[in-house]
Amino acid sequence: MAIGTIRKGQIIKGVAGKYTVKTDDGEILRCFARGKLRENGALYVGDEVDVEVSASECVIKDVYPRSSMLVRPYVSNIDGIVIVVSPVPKPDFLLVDKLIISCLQQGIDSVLCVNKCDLQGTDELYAAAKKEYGEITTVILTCAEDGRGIDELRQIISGRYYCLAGQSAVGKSSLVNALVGDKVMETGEIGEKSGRGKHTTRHVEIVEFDDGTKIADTCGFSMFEIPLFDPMFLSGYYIDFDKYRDNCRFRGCTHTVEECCGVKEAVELGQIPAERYERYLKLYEEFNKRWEKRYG
Ligand SMILES: Nc1nc2c(ncn2[C@@H]2O[C@H](COP(=O)(O)OP(=O)(O)OP(=O)(O)O)[C@@H](O)[C@H]2O)c(=O)[nH]1
Ligand SMILES: [Mg+2]
Ligand SMILES: [Zn+2]
Repeated sequence: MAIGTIRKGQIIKGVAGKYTVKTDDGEILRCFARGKLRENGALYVGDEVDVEVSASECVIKDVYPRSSMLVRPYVSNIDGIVIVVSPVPKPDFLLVDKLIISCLQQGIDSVLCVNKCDLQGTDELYAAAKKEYGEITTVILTCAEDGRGIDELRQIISGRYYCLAGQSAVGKSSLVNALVGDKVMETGEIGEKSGRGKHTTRHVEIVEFDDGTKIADTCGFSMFEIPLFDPMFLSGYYIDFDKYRDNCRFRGCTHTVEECCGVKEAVELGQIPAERYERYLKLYEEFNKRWEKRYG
């Protein structure tokens, strides 16, 4: 490769200011960034970039516009998120709600993967996930250990670029290994005392399959804040509420304190799962507090 030439590629890994870029013709370049691109948040794994070839490390010169972008997990240009839950660590559906909102905001797809189906408690978890999310996303059952459901997951992400997301130790890296059929990612365990994951994966990394399908392994997290917007618009991201909205008396009903609310009626009739609605109220409150703090 001639020194000084510009090559286009995608950032497939980033650790402490060092990036791995895969060029469009499949070459792997070690790179770093200069100037403004060195700033926090300037580059994402998944970014399409122009790289200037140099004798030692190459230099990232420019970033192309992104089709999608997330801060948690920290990825760009994805087509969708594989949201992973498992019976251990204890699942957190508020986190799932927030990730689904992120998908809708970014105009990308989601699939909810209930992993570790060899373990006790998965049937109940799968039933709950189906009940709460079955209408708004695909819910699948997998086992990274014995391979159940892996073909289904492979089919869903086929030919596209997805990232994994979820708490530490739900089995994200294990799922990558199962999809690849090889141990390409380090996996961890759950703390005996804490019952929580140990944050084994510390950086985002894209793995590409022979057919061009890509999946990004990511770092586990248990909390994140959706970028703030007017709380009034929050319920718009609860697409399972849509068909009951017409029954609300007030236009712009937030389905919280209003009388004659179609959504609340649907909750009472069991048409919307009460748990999902309760979490909506919680998130609405959280948004309200943040909104008032900023603009109140
Ligand atoms: N029984 C069972 N254990 C699993 C399954 N998938 C993953 N595990 C175990 O769960 C633990 C955590 O797996 P990881 O793949 O490291 O989890 P992770 O989501 O990548 O975790 P972080 O990198 O910390 O975010 C490991 O001990 C895995 O062996 C599964 O389907 N069944
Ligand atoms: Mg991992
Ligand atoms: Zn309402």
